[in-house]
Amino acid sequence: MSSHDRLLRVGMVGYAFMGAAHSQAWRTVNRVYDLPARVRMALVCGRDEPKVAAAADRLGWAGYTTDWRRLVESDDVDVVDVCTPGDSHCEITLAALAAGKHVLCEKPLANSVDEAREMVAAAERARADGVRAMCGFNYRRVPAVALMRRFVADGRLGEIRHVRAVYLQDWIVDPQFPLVWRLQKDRAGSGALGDIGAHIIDLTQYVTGRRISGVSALTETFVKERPLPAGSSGLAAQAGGNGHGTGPVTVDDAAVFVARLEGGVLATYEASRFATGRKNALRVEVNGSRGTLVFDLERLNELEFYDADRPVTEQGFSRILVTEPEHPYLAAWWPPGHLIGYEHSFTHQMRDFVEAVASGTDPTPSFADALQVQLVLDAVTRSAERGAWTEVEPVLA
Ligand code: SOE
Repeated sequence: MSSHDRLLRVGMVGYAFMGAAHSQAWRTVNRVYDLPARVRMALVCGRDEPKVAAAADRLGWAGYTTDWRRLVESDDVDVVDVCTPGDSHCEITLAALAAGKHVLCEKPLANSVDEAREMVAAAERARADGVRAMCGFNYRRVPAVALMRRFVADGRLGEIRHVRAVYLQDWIVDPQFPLVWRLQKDRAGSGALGDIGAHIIDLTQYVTGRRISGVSALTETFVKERPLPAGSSGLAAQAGGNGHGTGPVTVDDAAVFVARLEGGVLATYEASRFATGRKNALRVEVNGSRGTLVFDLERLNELEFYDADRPVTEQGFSRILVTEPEHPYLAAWWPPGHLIGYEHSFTHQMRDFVEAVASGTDPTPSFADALQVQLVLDAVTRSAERGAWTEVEPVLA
């Protein structure tokens, strides 16, 4: 089937940072990949009419609405892309699935395990009618990360012993940075833990193919009160509020935990928005009996590999330049040796999603995979509260 045979009309709810990243990917995906369906950017939704109209124009959407229910129910929409804060993921997704729309929902899937379970159940019901659902953990689609998973699956690391994962940012180090939605539990569910910790939880479970089975955690909110925001939101907000008082920060600023993965793997995780100087630093190291792999987002076109099978005189870390057509996702991009960036991970995500929807297969990460991450987030929170080791239950017991 050629990409002209089938049209997938997308409606996206939310158009801020993630909405812009998704828009860029929807715009690009058919230009790079030969897919069994053609994407049409049909409708974008936001609450503020002048702003959403401007966003539609800037980001390339054919139309806009201020009512997400209208978008979800529109006959001109086949796929609903949920890019809103976590407090509306569940409601929008349930309505979209009930309306027979395929759903791509940003991470973390929900603000609670209960909501995530409801979403999994709804996705399972809709699947019987051919409806597909996926959660947007974009870092899985960085070619070096996909290659890392391939190496582990091929046994190149031998027995996996350790996982060491950090995701560090510093955008709220200034105590005058305002109380944006990401710092409010009722909107975001949790802080650094759910926002960036969720990425390294998903990424390490994906790369190793093993589930986190238990955790012992510490969380901290370093700045407990912040100025109320002047209007701009998320990471785009400038330091300093509107001068009308302060409010409590109700999420964690940082979370650290040790964990066990299935099969006896010992792991450490750190997610912080207070790592001064670290802007968006995600690093994962996996040690096995036959080697080590290291991925660093700041050098996302590379993978470090220590191969203990090489003669001792040749051992040492080598740098694999993940830029070749033989590497995951890259054949469609540039000639060998040419680099890609952050936004490509979203284009790859849309490629996989469109392929799955158009070919009637299940995209990953599924909502069940995302629930597994949510269960870890929940266990970390409870462990930190209780000061005790906390088991993580498996989704598919
Ligand atoms: C904010 O911390 C954020 O935009 C996350 O929400 C994204 O998932 C991450 O990719 C970059 O940082």
